[in-house]
Formats: sequence, C-alpha cells, structure tokens
Amino acid sequence: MYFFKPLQRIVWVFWNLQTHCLSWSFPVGALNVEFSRPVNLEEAKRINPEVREGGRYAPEDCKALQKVAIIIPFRNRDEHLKYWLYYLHPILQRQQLDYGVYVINQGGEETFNRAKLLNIGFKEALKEYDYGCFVFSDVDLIPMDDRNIYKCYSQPRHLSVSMDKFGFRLPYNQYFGGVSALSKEQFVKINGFPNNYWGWGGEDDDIYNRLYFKGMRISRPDAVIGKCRMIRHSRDHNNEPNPQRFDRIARTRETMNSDGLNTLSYKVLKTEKYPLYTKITVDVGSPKN
Ligand SMILES: [Mn+2]
Repeated sequence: MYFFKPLQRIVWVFWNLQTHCLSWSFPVGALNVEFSRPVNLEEAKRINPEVREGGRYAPEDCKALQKVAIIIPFRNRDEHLKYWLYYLHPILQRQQLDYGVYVINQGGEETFNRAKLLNIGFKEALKEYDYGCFVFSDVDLIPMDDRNIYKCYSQPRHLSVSMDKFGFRLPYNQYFGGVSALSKEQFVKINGFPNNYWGWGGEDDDIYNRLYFKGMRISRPDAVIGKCRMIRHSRDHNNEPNPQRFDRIARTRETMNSDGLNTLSYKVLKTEKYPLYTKITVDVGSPKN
C-alpha cells in the first residue's frame, strides 16, 4: 500500500472517498468496561444524539460499507440492556456502520428459546431495511476493544472470543456462543438457526455444525481485540439447561434442512420504538407445537 505508484495512489484515494467513511472518529482500541458504575438510559440517550428512533444510525457524510442489524435475544434483562446500549452505541458509531438495534423479547412464560428469537430477529429486521449483515449478541456481553468490528466477513465471524468469564480465552475451539456475525447469504445458506432448542445450551454448537457442514469456517479476531466482559448474573427462571441438547447436536446434519428459516413460525405481539432500540415482543410457541 505504501509503495503505490502515483496514479494507483490517486485511484485508491478516490475509491476510498467514494465508498469509505473518512471521519475523525476512529476506533480507539482498549476500552474501560465497568459494571459497578450504574448507567441509565437518559444518559445513554444524551451521549448518542445522532442515533435515530428505534436505535438506527448511519454515518452522515459517507456511505457505510455494511448495513448491520444487531439482534439481541431477550427476556427480563432490562438492567443488562441499559449497559449494552450505553457501551455499544458509541462503539458502533465509531465503527461507522449503518446499523439498527433489535431486541427480540420472548413473551409469555414458556422455556426460553434463544436461537428461535435470533431467527425471528433476522426476518423482522429485513422487513424494515435492506440489511446485509446480522450480528447476534447476548444482552450481557460488552466488547472491551472497539477494533472488534461488529460487521460481517467472508466467513462467519465469532466476535466474543476472549470472555472474562472463561479467563479471556475460548472455552473450546468450536465455541460459537455469545456474539457472532453472519452475512445474509451465510445465514440463508445454513437455513438459519434451529427452532427447537428450548432452554439453556446447545443451540450455539448446532449453529457451528450447520456452518461446518456447509463448508464454512469460523473467522475470529485475536485474543486481545476479542476481549469482552460478561455481566455476572444468576440463572434465569424458565431457562434451565436443555437435557436434549447433546442428542440434538449429534444430529444437526439430518435436521438442519428441515428445521430453521424454512419452518419458522411465530407471532409478533408488539413492536415498540425506543430512542436507542426497537423492541419486538413475540410469541414463539411451545416445544409441543
Ligand atoms: Mn450470560
């Protein structure tokens, strides 16, 4: 890049001006993430005046490289969501993404179904805007370095590679939980995520298997840039470990074509537009139907 001939250099600069964002706000690197200091939504709103209703943002003076929908599976975690919004909005703006934040809230008292909520988020976000990239994030995970770009790559991206909870390393090589990013094409190629993992655990391994069986490999940031912090919490009510998970993970290859985006059914109960996010409350059904 530094040895470009003059003409090539001019072409390169011109191309950048046309397609990239040139602004004074660049990722800064390591960040302070601290959960002992309480945050509130009013403050988060005040420090993010450029975020539009529903949690939408696009850089003003240029065209962002990617349109990213951030999908957060959710139930009764308002305290964690506050931290997420407070920390993530400034980061995502520095990363110059054209993005929207979608909190997919599971209504009712049925056992939690994380992967199905993510499928629903994919579908609902696409009804609003022409997103090409989907970042699936747990509500309690905050990146500690803003060079960990919340965008899509030529291979599915795992972003939460270095969690404090696991001593800042991967718990195992195939781990794909926490925060991940798939392009629209990558997501469709694997028929989305499984709909039948009720309760805690296993759905992230099923997703990994789907990607693997379709010939894709996981892309990751390094262990420094990939550092992130999880808000400590006790196990949620109605999200007990799923006893069927080991059995299901072993059969992904047979089930992935008949369970996923092509069999997704749900009902939207309510859509709420808040200043920093869109909240979609859904009925995901139950394990019996
Ligand atoms: Mn957690």
